[in-house]
Amino acid sequence: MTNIPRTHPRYNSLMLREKISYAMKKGLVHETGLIAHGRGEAFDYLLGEKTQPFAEDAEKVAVAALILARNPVISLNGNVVALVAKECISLSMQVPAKLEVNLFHRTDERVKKLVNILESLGAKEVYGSHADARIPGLNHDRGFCDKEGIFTADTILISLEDGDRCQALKDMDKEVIAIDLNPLSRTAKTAKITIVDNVIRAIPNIEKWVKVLKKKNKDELKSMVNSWDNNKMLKEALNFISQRLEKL
Ligand code: PTJ
Repeated sequence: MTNIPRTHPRYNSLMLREKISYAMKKGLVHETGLIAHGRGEAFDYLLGEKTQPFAEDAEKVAVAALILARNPVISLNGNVVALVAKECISLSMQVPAKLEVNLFHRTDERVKKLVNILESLGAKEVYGSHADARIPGLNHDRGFCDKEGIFTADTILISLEDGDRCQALKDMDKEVIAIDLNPLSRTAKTAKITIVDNVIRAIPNIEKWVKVLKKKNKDELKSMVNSWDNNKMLKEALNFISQRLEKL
């Protein structure tokens, strides 16, 4: 890894780049994951690299949906494992939710590597390597999933997606929660609850809210989910970005 001094004004951002780049060299992240990360960085810059109130609200509602779910699954790809593997494992234990590796650039070797790293970090069971089911309507490899995992899940948390799986999961009557820094993306527009925040902040924040909202009764949680207006939140995110640009 490159030696980046802590005093560098972009230390945190550069360290994330190092993590992603290291994970790519280890075969965990696909090379195009670096491009996806760069796009995320650009949006995060516009968002002030902070969890904004509209993201915090979405994180809370996402937690309500995860707690109410009968069979929630956290879907993980290469970038997510590189950035927040431990945090996802911890979240999966708190909810509790299953973990599944699901890749766009799928190879058995990369799935195995990602499953192994998650298990070495303490995950009890990671789905995705058997891929004994297919998401209808998806003719690329992200359609491969596990019958015990994503295929039969009722609520799925997805991050860093490229769009069409979100719609396909919705067509299967699943509730989709998406973490995506780009409020204009197809995924952001299609998900039931979109968290416009960086996974590195969103996942720990979601876990924080699990601890709080587990104490609430189910009716309260249901009314949070039912009254959520995702389009309104996406407009708030876009307004925030445009107002910020005007002020700069
Ligand atoms: O590991 P694989 O094979 O499944 O491949 C995964 C990638 C990421 C390569 C694939 O899903 C992809 O190409 O994604 P896209 O189409 O680039 O979409 C990624 C979305 O995530 C974009 O809208 C980015 O703005 C957003 N994004 C990038 N980094 C982050 C992020 N959102 C939240 N947190 C981030 N750190």
